[in-house]
Amino acid sequence: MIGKWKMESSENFDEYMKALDVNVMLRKMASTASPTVEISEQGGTFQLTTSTAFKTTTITFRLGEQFDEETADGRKVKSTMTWEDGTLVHDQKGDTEKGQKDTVLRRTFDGEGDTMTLKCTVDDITATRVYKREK
Ligand code: DKA
Repeated sequence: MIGKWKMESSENFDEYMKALDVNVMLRKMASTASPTVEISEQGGTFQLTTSTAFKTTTITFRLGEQFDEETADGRKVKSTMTWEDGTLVHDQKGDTEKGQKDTVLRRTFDGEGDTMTLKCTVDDITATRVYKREK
């Protein structure tokens, strides 16, 4: 999973953002964005940066250890990353006092190592975004 990834396709992401109450302006911006994701690791500490023309977010984490995250749409969540059979599972717990929902982002890496499939789930809605490794 270490390396640089570029999004090539996205399905149902607007429905996913609507379910999270993301406002229409941000949803329009996000729908035109084709993010680059860069993942690095040093001594068991990972960094995952998602860059678009309007917004760049970076999270730093160790597998299995909860950390605070501010998402691209401004939610402050408690996140935990785990590795499960070739999938990086990114569990985001929303602030229930603010009525925020929990979400899960699953990044699966194929055997050849050139495709990362991101599945973003909230309630019964799943968005699928396919990334290709940058050469
Ligand atoms: C992903 O990693 C999901 C997050 C994409 C954020 C898009 C940028 C939103 C700009 C407001 O593909």
